[in-house]
Amino acid sequence: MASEKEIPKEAGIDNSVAVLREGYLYGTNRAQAFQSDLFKTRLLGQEAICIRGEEAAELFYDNEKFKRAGAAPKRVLKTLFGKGGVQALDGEAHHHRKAMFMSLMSKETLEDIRAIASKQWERAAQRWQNQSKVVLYEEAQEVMCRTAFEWAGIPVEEDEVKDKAEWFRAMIEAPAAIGPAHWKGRRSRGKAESWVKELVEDVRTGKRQAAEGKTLHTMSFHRELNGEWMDAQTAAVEIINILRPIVAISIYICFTALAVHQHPQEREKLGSDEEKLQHFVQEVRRFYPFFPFVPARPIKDFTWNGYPFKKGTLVLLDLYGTNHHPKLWDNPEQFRPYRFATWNKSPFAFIPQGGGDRNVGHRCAGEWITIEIMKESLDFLVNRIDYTVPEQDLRFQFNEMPALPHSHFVMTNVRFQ
Ligand code: HEM
Ligand code: MYR
Repeated sequence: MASEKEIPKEAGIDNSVAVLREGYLYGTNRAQAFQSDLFKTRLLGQEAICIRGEEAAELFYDNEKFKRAGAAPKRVLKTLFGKGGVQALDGEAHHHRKAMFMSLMSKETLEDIRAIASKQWERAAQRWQNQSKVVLYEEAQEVMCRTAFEWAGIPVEEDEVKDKAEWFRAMIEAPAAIGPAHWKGRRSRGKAESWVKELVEDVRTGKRQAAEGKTLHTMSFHRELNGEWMDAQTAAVEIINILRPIVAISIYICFTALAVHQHPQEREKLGSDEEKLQHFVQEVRRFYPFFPFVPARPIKDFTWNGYPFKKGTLVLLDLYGTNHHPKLWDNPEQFRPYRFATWNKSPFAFIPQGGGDRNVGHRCAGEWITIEIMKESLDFLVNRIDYTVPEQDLRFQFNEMPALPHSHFVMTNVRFQ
Protein backbone atom coordinates (compact mmCIF):
# COMPACT_ATOMS: atom_id res chain seq x y z
CA MET A 1 0.00 0.00 0.00
CA ALA A 2 1.32 3.47 -0.88
CA SER A 3 2.25 5.43 2.22
CA GLU A 4 -0.01 8.29 3.18
CA LYS A 5 1.14 11.83 2.53
CA GLU A 6 1.11 14.39 5.30
CA ILE A 7 -1.27 17.34 4.91
CA PRO A 8 0.64 20.60 5.51
CA LYS A 9 -0.35 21.97 8.89
CA GLU A 10 -0.67 25.51 10.15
CA ALA A 11 0.86 25.92 13.62
CA GLY A 12 -1.19 27.22 16.56
CA ILE A 13 -3.66 25.97 19.16
CA ASP A 14 -6.52 27.81 17.45
CA ASN A 15 -6.41 29.98 14.33
CA SER A 16 -9.98 31.34 14.41
CA VAL A 17 -8.54 34.80 15.03
CA ALA A 18 -6.51 34.55 11.81
CA VAL A 19 -9.72 33.75 9.92
CA LEU A 20 -11.37 36.83 11.37
CA ARG A 21 -8.26 38.91 10.55
CA GLU A 22 -7.78 37.68 6.97
CA GLY A 23 -11.39 36.81 6.13
CA TYR A 24 -11.92 35.62 2.57
CA LEU A 25 -8.15 35.51 1.95
CA TYR A 26 -7.38 33.13 4.82
CA GLY A 27 -7.48 30.02 2.60
CA THR A 28 -5.67 31.62 -0.33
CA ASN A 29 -2.90 32.98 1.89
CA ARG A 30 -2.22 29.56 3.48
CA ALA A 31 -2.56 27.70 0.17
CA GLN A 32 0.07 30.02 -1.30
CA ALA A 33 2.38 29.71 1.68
CA PHE A 34 2.14 25.90 1.71
CA GLN A 35 2.04 25.63 -2.10
CA SER A 36 -0.85 23.25 -1.54
CA ASP A 37 -4.59 23.10 -2.26
CA LEU A 38 -5.20 21.54 1.13
CA PHE A 39 -3.91 22.30 4.59
CA LYS A 40 -4.77 21.47 8.17
CA THR A 41 -5.49 24.04 10.83
CA ARG A 42 -7.41 24.40 14.09
CA LEU A 43 -10.60 26.47 14.10
CA LEU A 44 -13.34 26.92 16.70
CA GLY A 45 -11.51 24.51 19.02
CA GLN A 46 -11.25 21.62 16.54
CA GLU A 47 -9.04 20.33 13.77
CA ALA A 48 -10.10 21.46 10.30
CA ILE A 49 -8.93 20.75 6.77
CA CYS A 50 -9.28 23.59 4.25
CA ILE A 51 -9.45 22.60 0.60
CA ARG A 52 -9.73 24.56 -2.65
CA GLY A 53 -9.77 23.98 -6.40
CA GLU A 54 -11.77 22.01 -8.94
CA GLU A 55 -10.69 18.52 -7.85
CA ALA A 56 -11.21 19.40 -4.20
CA ALA A 57 -14.73 20.68 -4.92
CA GLU A 58 -15.54 17.45 -6.74
CA LEU A 59 -14.43 15.51 -3.67
CA PHE A 60 -16.39 17.77 -1.32
CA TYR A 61 -19.67 17.23 -3.22
CA ASP A 62 -19.38 13.43 -3.10
CA ASN A 63 -22.34 12.41 -0.91
CA GLU A 64 -20.74 9.03 -0.30
CA LYS A 65 -17.87 10.73 1.49
CA PHE A 66 -19.30 13.82 3.22
CA LYS A 67 -22.27 14.78 5.34
CA ARG A 68 -23.57 18.15 6.49
CA ALA A 69 -25.22 17.25 9.81
CA GLY A 70 -23.13 18.75 12.61
CA ALA A 71 -20.86 20.67 10.22
CA ALA A 72 -22.10 24.27 10.40
CA PRO A 73 -21.14 26.04 13.64
CA LYS A 74 -23.96 26.85 16.07
CA ARG A 75 -23.50 30.59 15.52
CA VAL A 76 -24.25 30.10 11.80
CA LEU A 77 -27.33 27.95 12.47
CA LYS A 78 -28.70 30.45 15.01
CA THR A 79 -28.40 33.37 12.59
CA LEU A 80 -28.00 32.63 8.90
CA PHE A 81 -29.33 29.11 8.29
CA GLY A 82 -31.88 28.30 11.02
CA LYS A 83 -32.39 24.98 12.82
CA GLY A 84 -33.88 22.04 10.91
CA GLY A 85 -33.28 23.63 7.50
CA VAL A 86 -32.16 22.00 4.25
CA GLN A 87 -28.51 23.05 4.70
CA ALA A 88 -27.85 20.50 7.44
CA LEU A 89 -29.85 17.55 6.04
CA ASP A 90 -28.30 14.48 4.43
CA GLY A 91 -29.35 11.52 2.30
CA GLU A 92 -33.00 10.91 1.50
CA ALA A 93 -34.22 13.68 3.84
CA HIS A 94 -32.05 16.21 2.00
CA HIS A 95 -33.06 14.95 -1.41
CA HIS A 96 -36.76 15.20 -0.57
CA ARG A 97 -36.50 18.68 0.96
CA LYS A 98 -34.29 19.98 -1.85
CA ALA A 99 -36.83 18.79 -4.43
CA MET A 100 -39.39 21.02 -2.71
CA PHE A 101 -37.05 24.03 -3.19
CA MET A 102 -36.28 23.14 -6.78
CA SER A 103 -39.99 22.77 -7.62
CA LEU A 104 -40.20 26.55 -7.14
CA MET A 105 -37.49 27.25 -9.73
CA SER A 106 -39.20 26.69 -13.10
CA LYS A 107 -38.53 28.80 -16.20
CA GLU A 108 -41.86 30.59 -15.64
CA THR A 109 -41.22 31.39 -11.98
CA LEU A 110 -37.78 32.75 -12.89
CA GLU A 111 -39.39 35.01 -15.49
CA ASP A 112 -41.90 36.08 -12.85
CA ILE A 113 -39.26 37.08 -10.33
CA ARG A 114 -37.31 39.02 -12.93
CA ALA A 115 -40.45 40.93 -13.97
CA ILE A 116 -41.26 41.68 -10.32
CA ALA A 117 -37.72 42.95 -9.70
CA SER A 118 -37.96 45.16 -12.80
CA LYS A 119 -41.24 46.69 -11.60
CA GLN A 120 -39.87 47.25 -8.11
CA TRP A 121 -36.70 48.94 -9.44
CA GLU A 122 -38.84 51.31 -11.54
CA ARG A 123 -41.00 52.24 -8.56
CA ALA A 124 -37.90 52.93 -6.52
CA ALA A 125 -36.34 55.02 -9.29
CA GLN A 126 -39.44 57.19 -9.46
CA ARG A 127 -38.96 58.00 -5.77
CA TRP A 128 -35.23 58.64 -6.20
CA GLN A 129 -35.77 61.47 -8.68
CA ASN A 130 -36.91 63.68 -5.82
CA GLN A 131 -34.01 62.75 -3.53
CA SER A 132 -30.68 64.55 -3.34
CA LYS A 133 -28.84 61.27 -2.85
CA VAL A 134 -29.53 57.57 -2.97
CA VAL A 135 -27.62 54.86 -1.06
CA LEU A 136 -27.84 51.84 -3.33
CA TYR A 137 -27.28 49.06 -0.77
CA GLU A 138 -30.14 50.10 1.50
CA GLU A 139 -32.42 50.78 -1.49
CA ALA A 140 -31.56 47.43 -3.07
CA GLN A 141 -32.40 45.66 0.18
CA GLU A 142 -35.84 47.22 0.16
CA VAL A 143 -36.37 46.45 -3.53
CA MET A 144 -35.24 42.84 -3.02
CA CYS A 145 -37.40 42.48 0.08
CA ARG A 146 -40.50 43.62 -1.83
CA THR A 147 -39.54 41.33 -4.71
CA ALA A 148 -39.04 38.36 -2.37
CA PHE A 149 -42.38 38.77 -0.60
CA GLU A 150 -44.33 39.31 -3.80
CA TRP A 151 -42.74 36.31 -5.53
CA ALA A 152 -43.21 34.10 -2.47
CA GLY A 153 -46.92 35.01 -2.28
CA ILE A 154 -46.67 36.74 1.08
CA PRO A 155 -48.53 40.06 1.26
CA VAL A 156 -46.74 42.64 3.36
CA GLU A 157 -47.97 46.07 4.44
CA GLU A 158 -46.14 49.03 2.91
CA ASP A 159 -45.02 50.29 6.31
CA GLU A 160 -43.60 46.87 7.29
CA VAL A 161 -41.11 46.46 4.44
CA LYS A 162 -38.22 48.34 6.07
CA ASP A 163 -38.47 46.35 9.32
CA LYS A 164 -38.62 43.02 7.50
CA ALA A 165 -35.66 43.92 5.27
CA GLU A 166 -33.78 44.77 8.45
CA TRP A 167 -34.46 41.29 9.92
CA PHE A 168 -32.91 39.61 6.91
CA ARG A 169 -30.00 42.02 6.79
CA ALA A 170 -29.25 41.31 10.45
CA MET A 171 -29.27 37.54 9.80
CA ILE A 172 -26.85 37.92 6.89
CA GLU A 173 -24.49 40.18 8.80
CA ALA A 174 -24.49 38.06 11.98
CA PRO A 175 -22.76 34.70 11.36
CA ALA A 176 -19.21 36.04 11.32
CA ALA A 177 -19.87 39.03 13.61
CA ILE A 178 -19.04 39.27 17.27
CA GLY A 179 -20.94 41.31 19.85
CA PRO A 180 -24.09 43.33 19.14
CA ALA A 181 -24.29 42.58 15.38
CA HIS A 182 -24.25 38.85 16.13
CA TRP A 183 -26.94 39.06 18.80
CA LYS A 184 -29.10 41.28 16.63
CA GLY A 185 -29.01 38.51 13.99
CA ARG A 186 -30.20 35.94 16.53
CA ARG A 187 -33.04 38.19 17.72
CA SER A 188 -34.07 38.97 14.14
CA ARG A 189 -34.20 35.27 13.30
CA GLY A 190 -36.43 34.72 16.35
CA LYS A 191 -38.83 37.47 15.27
CA ALA A 192 -38.89 36.37 11.63
CA GLU A 193 -39.48 32.72 12.51
CA SER A 194 -42.46 33.50 14.79
CA TRP A 195 -44.00 35.81 12.20
CA VAL A 196 -43.64 33.32 9.32
CA LYS A 197 -44.74 30.38 11.49
CA GLU A 198 -48.00 32.16 12.21
CA LEU A 199 -48.52 32.75 8.48
CA VAL A 200 -48.06 29.03 7.85
CA GLU A 201 -50.53 28.13 10.59
CA ASP A 202 -53.07 30.59 9.17
CA VAL A 203 -52.69 29.15 5.69
CA ARG A 204 -53.23 25.66 7.05
CA THR A 205 -56.40 26.58 8.95
CA GLY A 206 -57.75 28.56 5.99
CA LYS A 207 -57.61 31.85 7.90
CA ARG A 208 -55.28 33.14 5.19
CA GLN A 209 -55.43 32.47 1.45
CA ALA A 210 -52.18 31.53 -0.32
CA ALA A 211 -51.62 31.33 -4.06
CA GLU A 212 -50.84 27.82 -5.28
CA GLY A 213 -47.38 27.29 -6.75
CA LYS A 214 -45.81 30.05 -4.66
CA THR A 215 -43.42 29.56 -1.75
CA LEU A 216 -45.89 30.19 1.09
CA HIS A 217 -48.41 27.69 -0.27
CA THR A 218 -45.88 25.07 -1.41
CA MET A 219 -44.03 25.04 1.89
CA SER A 220 -47.16 25.20 4.08
CA PHE A 221 -48.46 22.03 2.43
CA HIS A 222 -45.19 20.20 1.81
CA ARG A 223 -45.26 16.65 3.13
CA GLU A 224 -42.22 15.07 4.73
CA LEU A 225 -41.09 11.54 3.86
CA ASN A 226 -43.40 10.24 6.64
CA GLY A 227 -46.40 11.77 4.85
CA GLU A 228 -46.95 14.50 7.48
CA TRP A 229 -46.73 18.24 6.84
CA MET A 230 -43.42 19.79 7.89
CA ASP A 231 -43.86 21.18 11.37
CA ALA A 232 -44.76 24.87 11.13
CA GLN A 233 -41.47 25.92 12.72
CA THR A 234 -39.42 24.08 10.07
CA ALA A 235 -41.66 25.47 7.32
CA ALA A 236 -40.87 28.95 8.67
CA VAL A 237 -37.12 28.21 8.58
CA GLU A 238 -37.39 27.05 4.96
CA ILE A 239 -39.56 30.01 3.84
CA ILE A 240 -36.91 32.26 5.38
CA ASN A 241 -34.34 30.25 3.37
CA ILE A 242 -36.05 31.76 0.32
CA LEU A 243 -36.73 35.30 1.57
CA ARG A 244 -33.39 36.04 3.29
CA PRO A 245 -31.08 35.10 0.39
CA ILE A 246 -33.17 37.10 -2.09
CA VAL A 247 -32.54 40.12 0.15
CA ALA A 248 -28.84 39.12 0.22
CA ILE A 249 -28.68 39.65 -3.56
CA SER A 250 -28.51 43.37 -2.65
CA ILE A 251 -24.85 42.73 -1.78
CA TYR A 252 -24.14 41.45 -5.29
CA ILE A 253 -26.12 44.41 -6.70
CA CYS A 254 -23.84 46.76 -4.82
CA PHE A 255 -20.76 45.00 -6.23
CA THR A 256 -22.35 45.11 -9.70
CA ALA A 257 -22.67 48.90 -9.43
CA LEU A 258 -19.07 49.08 -8.24
CA ALA A 259 -17.88 47.00 -11.21
CA VAL A 260 -19.86 49.17 -13.66
CA HIS A 261 -18.31 52.27 -12.12
CA GLN A 262 -14.75 50.99 -11.99
CA HIS A 263 -14.68 49.29 -15.41
CA PRO A 264 -16.17 51.83 -17.85
CA GLN A 265 -14.66 49.98 -20.83
CA GLU A 266 -16.61 46.83 -19.85
CA ARG A 267 -19.76 48.89 -19.34
CA GLU A 268 -19.41 50.26 -22.88
CA LYS A 269 -19.50 46.73 -24.32
CA LEU A 270 -22.71 45.78 -22.53
CA GLY A 271 -25.67 47.33 -24.34
CA SER A 272 -28.75 45.28 -23.43
CA ASP A 273 -27.42 42.11 -24.97
CA GLU A 274 -28.59 39.28 -22.69
CA GLU A 275 -25.43 37.23 -23.23
CA LYS A 276 -23.15 40.13 -22.36
CA LEU A 277 -25.22 40.93 -19.26
CA GLN A 278 -24.79 37.27 -18.29
CA HIS A 279 -20.99 37.38 -18.71
CA PHE A 280 -20.79 40.54 -16.64
CA VAL A 281 -22.82 39.20 -13.70
CA GLN A 282 -20.95 35.88 -13.78
CA GLU A 283 -17.70 37.81 -13.46
CA VAL A 284 -19.16 39.84 -10.57
CA ARG A 285 -20.01 36.54 -8.83
CA ARG A 286 -16.53 35.17 -9.50
CA PHE A 287 -14.51 38.24 -8.71
CA TYR A 288 -16.05 39.71 -5.54
CA PRO A 289 -16.04 37.92 -2.19
CA PHE A 290 -19.38 36.78 -0.78
CA PHE A 291 -19.87 33.31 0.73
CA PRO A 292 -16.38 32.43 2.02
CA PHE A 293 -16.40 28.65 2.56
CA VAL A 294 -18.81 25.76 3.09
CA PRO A 295 -18.43 23.16 5.89
CA ALA A 296 -18.93 19.35 5.81
CA ARG A 297 -17.57 16.25 7.63
CA PRO A 298 -16.32 12.93 6.23
CA ILE A 299 -18.75 10.06 6.88
CA LYS A 300 -15.83 7.58 6.98
CA ASP A 301 -12.03 7.50 6.82
CA PHE A 302 -10.67 7.71 3.27
CA THR A 303 -7.57 8.72 1.36
CA TRP A 304 -7.69 11.36 -1.34
CA ASN A 305 -4.65 11.86 -3.62
CA GLY A 306 -2.64 10.11 -0.93
CA TYR A 307 -3.87 12.40 1.88
CA PRO A 308 -5.80 10.91 4.82
CA PHE A 309 -9.23 12.27 5.75
CA LYS A 310 -10.56 11.03 9.09
CA LYS A 311 -14.25 10.49 9.79
CA GLY A 312 -15.80 13.51 11.52
CA THR A 313 -13.05 16.09 10.82
CA LEU A 314 -14.33 19.54 9.88
CA VAL A 315 -13.60 20.16 6.17
CA LEU A 316 -14.02 23.61 4.66
CA LEU A 317 -14.29 24.16 0.92
CA ASP A 318 -12.81 27.56 0.05
CA LEU A 319 -15.25 29.09 -2.45
CA TYR A 320 -13.46 32.39 -2.88
CA GLY A 321 -10.08 30.65 -3.23
CA THR A 322 -11.47 28.33 -5.92
CA ASN A 323 -12.98 31.22 -7.89
CA HIS A 324 -9.55 32.89 -7.85
CA HIS A 325 -7.43 29.77 -8.31
CA PRO A 326 -4.52 30.63 -10.63
CA LYS A 327 -4.67 27.20 -12.29
CA LEU A 328 -8.34 27.59 -13.13
CA TRP A 329 -8.51 31.26 -14.08
CA ASP A 330 -6.36 33.34 -16.35
CA ASN A 331 -5.31 36.49 -14.46
CA PRO A 332 -7.80 35.76 -11.68
CA GLU A 333 -7.30 39.18 -10.08
CA GLN A 334 -8.48 41.01 -13.20
CA PHE A 335 -12.16 41.78 -13.77
CA ARG A 336 -12.78 40.36 -17.26
CA PRO A 337 -16.42 39.43 -18.05
CA TYR A 338 -15.47 38.18 -21.50
CA ARG A 339 -13.74 35.15 -19.94
CA PHE A 340 -17.23 33.67 -19.55
CA ALA A 341 -17.72 33.62 -23.34
CA THR A 342 -15.32 30.68 -23.50
CA TRP A 343 -15.83 29.21 -20.04
CA ASN A 344 -15.93 25.38 -20.00
CA LYS A 345 -18.90 25.33 -17.58
CA SER A 346 -17.21 23.00 -15.10
CA PRO A 347 -19.60 22.61 -12.11
CA PHE A 348 -16.62 22.55 -9.74
CA ALA A 349 -14.37 25.44 -10.83
CA PHE A 350 -16.78 28.38 -10.59
CA ILE A 351 -18.51 27.96 -7.24
CA PRO A 352 -19.65 31.27 -5.69
CA GLN A 353 -22.89 29.54 -4.64
CA GLY A 354 -21.47 26.05 -4.18
CA GLY A 355 -20.70 23.39 -6.79
CA GLY A 356 -21.88 20.11 -8.28
CA ASP A 357 -25.44 19.17 -9.13
CA ARG A 358 -27.97 21.17 -7.10
CA ASN A 359 -30.62 18.42 -7.29
CA VAL A 360 -28.26 15.89 -5.77
CA GLY A 361 -26.08 17.94 -3.45
CA HIS A 362 -26.18 21.19 -1.49
CA ARG A 363 -25.37 23.62 -4.29
CA CYS A 364 -27.46 26.78 -3.91
CA ALA A 365 -31.14 26.38 -4.80
CA GLY A 366 -31.39 30.05 -5.73
CA GLU A 367 -28.48 30.45 -8.12
CA TRP A 368 -30.72 30.97 -11.17
CA ILE A 369 -32.82 33.53 -9.28
CA THR A 370 -29.62 35.31 -8.29
CA ILE A 371 -28.37 35.45 -11.89
CA GLU A 372 -31.74 36.60 -13.30
CA ILE A 373 -32.12 39.34 -10.70
CA MET A 374 -28.52 40.46 -11.16
CA LYS A 375 -28.96 40.75 -14.94
CA GLU A 376 -32.14 42.76 -14.46
CA SER A 377 -30.44 45.00 -11.92
CA LEU A 378 -27.40 45.50 -14.17
CA ASP A 379 -29.62 46.44 -17.12
CA PHE A 380 -31.47 48.86 -14.85
CA LEU A 381 -28.28 50.52 -13.62
CA VAL A 382 -26.70 50.76 -17.07
CA ASN A 383 -29.61 51.31 -19.44
CA ARG A 384 -32.59 52.64 -17.55
CA ILE A 385 -31.27 55.24 -15.14
CA ASP A 386 -28.58 57.93 -15.21
CA TYR A 387 -26.73 59.00 -12.12
CA THR A 388 -23.58 60.61 -10.81
CA VAL A 389 -21.18 58.74 -8.53
CA PRO A 390 -19.84 61.37 -6.11
CA GLU A 391 -16.56 61.13 -4.20
CA GLN A 392 -16.93 58.37 -1.57
CA ASP A 393 -15.11 55.44 0.04
CA LEU A 394 -15.77 52.55 -2.35
CA ARG A 395 -13.17 50.24 -0.81
CA PHE A 396 -14.20 46.93 0.69
CA GLN A 397 -12.32 44.71 3.13
CA PHE A 398 -11.59 41.02 2.86
CA ASN A 399 -11.93 40.61 6.61
CA GLU A 400 -15.51 41.82 6.67
CA MET A 401 -17.88 38.92 6.05
CA PRO A 402 -19.97 39.73 4.11
CA ALA A 403 -17.79 42.36 2.41
CA LEU A 404 -19.38 45.49 0.95
CA PRO A 405 -18.10 48.85 -0.40
CA HIS A 406 -17.79 51.03 2.70
CA SER A 407 -20.00 53.82 1.35
CA HIS A 408 -22.73 51.31 0.29
CA PHE A 409 -22.54 52.99 -3.17
CA VAL A 410 -23.95 56.51 -3.10
CA MET A 411 -25.57 57.94 -6.24
CA THR A 412 -26.67 61.56 -6.86
CA ASN A 413 -28.72 63.26 -9.63
CA VAL A 414 -30.60 60.08 -10.36
CA ARG A 415 -32.67 60.49 -13.53
CA PHE A 416 -35.17 57.94 -14.75
CA GLN A 417 -36.80 57.97 -18.27
C1 HEM B 1 -27.17 27.21 -0.43
C2 HEM B 1 -24.66 31.13 -1.73
C3 HEM B 1 -28.76 33.28 -3.09
C4 HEM B 1 -31.30 29.51 -1.47
C5 HEM B 1 -26.16 28.08 -0.73
C6 HEM B 1 -24.77 27.78 -0.53
C7 HEM B 1 -24.07 28.87 -0.90
C8 HEM B 1 -25.01 29.86 -1.33
C9 HEM B 1 -22.56 29.03 -0.86
C10 HEM B 1 -24.22 26.51 0.08
C11 HEM B 1 -23.75 25.51 -0.89
C12 HEM B 1 -23.34 24.25 -0.19
O1 HEM B 1 -23.67 24.05 0.98
O2 HEM B 1 -22.65 23.42 -0.80
C13 HEM B 1 -25.57 32.07 -2.13
C14 HEM B 1 -25.23 33.42 -2.49
C15 HEM B 1 -26.37 34.03 -2.87
C16 HEM B 1 -27.45 33.06 -2.73
C17 HEM B 1 -23.83 34.03 -2.47
C18 HEM B 1 -26.51 35.45 -3.32
C19 HEM B 1 -27.28 36.26 -2.75
C20 HEM B 1 -29.79 32.40 -2.88
C21 HEM B 1 -31.16 32.63 -3.24
C22 HEM B 1 -31.89 31.58 -2.76
C23 HEM B 1 -30.95 30.68 -2.11
C24 HEM B 1 -31.66 33.85 -4.00
C25 HEM B 1 -33.35 31.28 -2.83
C26 HEM B 1 -34.24 32.02 -3.42
C27 HEM B 1 -30.39 28.59 -1.01
C28 HEM B 1 -30.77 27.34 -0.38
C29 HEM B 1 -29.58 26.68 -0.08
C30 HEM B 1 -28.50 27.53 -0.54
C31 HEM B 1 -32.19 26.85 -0.09
C32 HEM B 1 -29.42 25.33 0.60
C33 HEM B 1 -29.23 24.24 -0.43
C34 HEM B 1 -28.96 22.89 0.15
O3 HEM B 1 -28.50 22.81 1.30
O4 HEM B 1 -29.21 21.90 -0.54
N1 HEM B 1 -26.29 29.35 -1.24
N2 HEM B 1 -26.92 31.89 -2.28
N3 HEM B 1 -29.69 31.21 -2.21
N4 HEM B 1 -29.03 28.67 -1.09
FE1 HEM B 1 -27.99 30.23 -1.79
C1 MYR C 1 -27.89 33.29 2.25
O1 MYR C 1 -28.57 34.16 2.84
O2 MYR C 1 -28.04 32.08 2.47
C2 MYR C 1 -26.91 33.69 1.19
C3 MYR C 1 -25.98 34.76 1.47
C4 MYR C 1 -25.40 34.90 2.83
C5 MYR C 1 -23.93 35.21 2.82
C6 MYR C 1 -23.35 35.50 4.14
C7 MYR C 1 -21.86 35.41 4.13
C8 MYR C 1 -21.25 35.72 5.45
C9 MYR C 1 -20.37 34.74 6.11
C10 MYR C 1 -20.94 33.38 6.36
C11 MYR C 1 -20.04 32.39 7.03
C12 MYR C 1 -20.61 31.02 6.83
C13 MYR C 1 -19.69 29.92 7.19
C14 MYR C 1 -20.34 28.59 7.10
